[in-house]
Amino acid sequence: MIRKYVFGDPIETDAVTARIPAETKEFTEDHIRLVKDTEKAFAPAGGMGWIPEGLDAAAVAAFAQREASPAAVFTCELADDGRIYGLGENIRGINKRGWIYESNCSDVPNHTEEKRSLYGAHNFLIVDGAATPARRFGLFLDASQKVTFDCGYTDRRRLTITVGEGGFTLYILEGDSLSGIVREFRSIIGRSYIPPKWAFGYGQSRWGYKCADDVREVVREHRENGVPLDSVYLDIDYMERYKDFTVNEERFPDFPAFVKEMKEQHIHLVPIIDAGVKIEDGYPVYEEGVKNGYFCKNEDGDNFVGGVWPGRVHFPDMLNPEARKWFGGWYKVLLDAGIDGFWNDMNEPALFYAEKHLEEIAGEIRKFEKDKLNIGQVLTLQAQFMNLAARPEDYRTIRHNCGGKMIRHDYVHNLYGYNMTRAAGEAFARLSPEKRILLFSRASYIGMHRYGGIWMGDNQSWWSHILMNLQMLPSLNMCGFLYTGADLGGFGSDTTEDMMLRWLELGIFTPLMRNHSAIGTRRQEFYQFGDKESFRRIIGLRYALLPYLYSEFMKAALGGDMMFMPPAFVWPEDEMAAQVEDQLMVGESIMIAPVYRQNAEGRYVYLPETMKLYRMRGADDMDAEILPAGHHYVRAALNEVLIFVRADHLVPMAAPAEYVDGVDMTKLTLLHFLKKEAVYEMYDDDGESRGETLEGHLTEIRLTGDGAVRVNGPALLSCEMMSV
Ligand code: MIG
Repeated sequence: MIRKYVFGDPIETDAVTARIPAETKEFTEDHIRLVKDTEKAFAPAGGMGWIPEGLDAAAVAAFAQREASPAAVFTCELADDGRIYGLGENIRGINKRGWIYESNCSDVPNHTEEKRSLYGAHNFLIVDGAATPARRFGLFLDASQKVTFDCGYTDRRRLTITVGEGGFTLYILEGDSLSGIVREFRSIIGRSYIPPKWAFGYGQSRWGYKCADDVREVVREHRENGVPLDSVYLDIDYMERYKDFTVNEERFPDFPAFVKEMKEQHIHLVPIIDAGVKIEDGYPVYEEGVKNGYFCKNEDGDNFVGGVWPGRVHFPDMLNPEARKWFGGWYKVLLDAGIDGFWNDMNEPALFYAEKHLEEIAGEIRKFEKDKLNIGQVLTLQAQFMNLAARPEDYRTIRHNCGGKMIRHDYVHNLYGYNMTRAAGEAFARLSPEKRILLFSRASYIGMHRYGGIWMGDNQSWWSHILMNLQMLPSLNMCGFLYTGADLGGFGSDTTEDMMLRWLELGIFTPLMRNHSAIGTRRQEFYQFGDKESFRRIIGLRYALLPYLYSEFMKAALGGDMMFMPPAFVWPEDEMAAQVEDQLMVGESIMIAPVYRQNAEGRYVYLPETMKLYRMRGADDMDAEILPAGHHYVRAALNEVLIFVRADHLVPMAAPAEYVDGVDMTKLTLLHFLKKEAVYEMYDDDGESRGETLEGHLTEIRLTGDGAVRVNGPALLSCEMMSV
């Protein structure tokens, strides 16, 4: 059951693809109350960003900078045991109660506990335990402006949602289970993005690889040590002066030949694309954008000038469909060179400074040329220079052309990165109609999940961030983001060998499995450490699990389900399961419980039911034991991955290979926990064609009580039971 309410005249986000008729009656719901609504605040977008007619110039200027005031406030009371799930990419736990979150896409290099917002704006949540007759409901706020979710922060007993100025659409979802509500939500927002199969392989990345030889060295080390690898990422240094869609010819002479050389070794190069376009005469992306009016404007109607890595940049107006088509078309330059994967960065959009503001404060300094500064003045100037980045006042000067109306940036801020990635995704559908292209983004909004995945941004090499990585997975899945993962090993700060191993032991389950780190930090390719054999075995385990992981990903994407589920979603009757925030179901058969504390030789695990634990040191080195429901302390040495198999479930595994294409997905060994009879429906396809469907791709593997395996379906599988 879904009810849709439209408030005012919202900007179309295209988050929802289903046609749902809006309620015509006034907003009244059992679950949540509208406590404030200013008619005016829903006013339709017009003029230069919602500026009313008939104001004089000074009033227009003031209005253009005026901070948007809230349009609406919703609230609901929470029961003592009430929990809140969702909100996609965010810090803190799986249960979001007890903090305040903001949907305001931000470039945050430090994911510390006081943060309210990361890179994405994912306004979907489920309240499980509202103090109203309807205890459980889902809510999606389709709003391009800022939204605040006070999840018991101001008042522990209350959820209060504040929507910024402008129109918006609210959806209320009802269902009889948590996963049922998620499925319902997913059914209205369209199918999640599906990458090529090779993108489930291991990727090595680092901000700092500068030239072809750096990349060759990475590949050589992996191949020589038998550590699987499918991709190497190119960060901003591959470009010529950080110009999108260029390649530095000194560092990468004959780029297409290099791409080919890598492909011959089964390595895909994945270049980064930044949002800002460098202002430079003779640079065609810049010149075309200017000529056609495809860049964002400022209040005066000139192209907005910001500062990011390339120096002075213009931002392509991703909200303008024509500009989007044009920007997307530029990816062709790299596709033509043989590239088949991209990551879109800095698309919140990140803004190091706005040129106008920089000029203003430079002017302030000049005022003091003849005087001596007093301490107050020094501190003021210092603060001004330290706070140049991402100022709301600067964002408010940016204008977008939305269907001929000039809209102030803050009303559509959360749609920018989404539409950059959409630009690429739509272009790939045109330019590569047969083959899937890898694509993921840093900033996002619900709706973008149809065009690409996301990575979790600039985390740190902190143990707490392994847990954060885990806790974000189900929340993201709820919002449709299935192809996702964190920078394994941590992006900022120095990692350690044990952290790298432990993080990989979680990372082998995440669809995006990439080791990435920042320039200036300790290098963290596996060969920087001592115990290369453990790295080889653990990364190899990912490849061995590919038949299961790919199958579970595809079933979740095509069926609108979650791949990672908190125990609370799977065992809703089990109050203890709802307390568990550091274990996840991965697909239908297994639960994972990674170790995320330094020097821990194991951890506590809660089993809602009897399970079989496989303690795995690699694809062919493991022991197994059956553990009854309840609490256990489970040993897990540094080189061991814990996999808990549910009763009467199977996990198809292959032999590890050095790259995804080398994995034989038809010769399987089954992890099993047999009580009566176990059935697994395994999805497989060619891993690159579009038009994916479940139909014709599911093969049933049945393990009967007497230990016989029967296979039925399109794939010619040969299956053997794991000997333990
Ligand atoms: O301001 O391109 O999140 O993955 O390595 C930093 C350099 C810009 C931020 C991305 C990170 C990437 C880095 N980028």
